[in-house]
Amino acid sequence: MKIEKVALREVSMHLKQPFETSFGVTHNRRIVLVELLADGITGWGEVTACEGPYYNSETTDTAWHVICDFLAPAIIGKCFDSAEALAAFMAPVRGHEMAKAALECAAWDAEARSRNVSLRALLGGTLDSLPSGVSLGIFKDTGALLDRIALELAAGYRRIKLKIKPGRDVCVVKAVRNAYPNISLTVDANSAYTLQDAPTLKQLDEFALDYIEQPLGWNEIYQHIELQRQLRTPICLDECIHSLRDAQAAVETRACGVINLKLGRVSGHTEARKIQDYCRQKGIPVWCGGMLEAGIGRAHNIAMSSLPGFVMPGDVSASKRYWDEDIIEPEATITSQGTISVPKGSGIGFEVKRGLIGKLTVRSREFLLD
Ligand code: OSB
Ligand code: MG
Repeated sequence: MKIEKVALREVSMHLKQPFETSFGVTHNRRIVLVELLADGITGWGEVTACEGPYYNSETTDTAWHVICDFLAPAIIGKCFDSAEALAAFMAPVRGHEMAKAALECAAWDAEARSRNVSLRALLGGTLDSLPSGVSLGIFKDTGALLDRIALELAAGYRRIKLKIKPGRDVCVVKAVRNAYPNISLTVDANSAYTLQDAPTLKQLDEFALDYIEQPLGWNEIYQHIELQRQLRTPICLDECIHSLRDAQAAVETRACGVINLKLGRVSGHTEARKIQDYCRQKGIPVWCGGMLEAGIGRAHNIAMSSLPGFVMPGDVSASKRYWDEDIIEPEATITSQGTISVPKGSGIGFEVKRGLIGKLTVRSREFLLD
């Protein structure tokens, strides 16, 4: 594929409800969309970085900078055999996984469309219906959280994940577990604890959680080994895993028993595919995490989650939980069984609403062949 155009647009999208984690509250998302033209065919990608560097080190603005000043100028006019070859070409840029992933994912979409196959088929996905879970932010009022859980369960969602932080952990989990003794329940700390908090985290063993997600440092595999020794509940790593090598290091040292796989965090489908394959061989369950994506990022998550290593419900939920109007058509929906169907159409299998994107765009930049 010859890269003929890279168009970037930053869209501003208001979340229906604010989302609070241990690292902050998000009301509004600033999302960079990548439109890549290769051999006359368009592919779409989405940068999944947060607005501030509190989840990982990337932000909306660092991704804009790295794509505009390094990646887009380097790939424009070049020919690649495949999206995988494009991923290899971008590897010399250190870190900035989410910036690279947006281009890499757009190239996978374009490659699938050029072969007139679904992205699922191109990736080698086997599942056509994905069990879906929800990630619920920190609520000030536990009663309101319980009401919200009732709504999500009534909508069919198969797993409830609670964001926790010191002071909003054991008491909240206890209340939810008492109200719902049998649901699949997990927690996500987004790195809010240290090893000194092990006694608090051990108390969570009592509540039959499927896993405790990323309790310790965002880039800290080593201390999770010690914590996992002390816990019965499996640790699930999110922030720590940037590559297959990280996944191997974490699994082989027993720092975790579960992995949350996010496309942006591992620089795209090429690496994500390797990680899920490795985990499947090792018997480590994988699920697809979310980053409050708009429709394009969500569509890529759906395609990725069709791979056979994805054996636990993901954080990939319906568009309408986040947005009044999503940027894809049809929007992502769930069935009453709490599943999302993987589309069969070519590429990501959703249409992109250019008119709506135009209205939401706050800045744009284009790279063209000379
Ligand atoms: O840790 O999984 C996380 C959102 C932003 C940053 C990090 C995380 C999250 C979520 C939300 O948990 C998942 C979603 O619904 O998209
Ligand atoms: Mg997480």
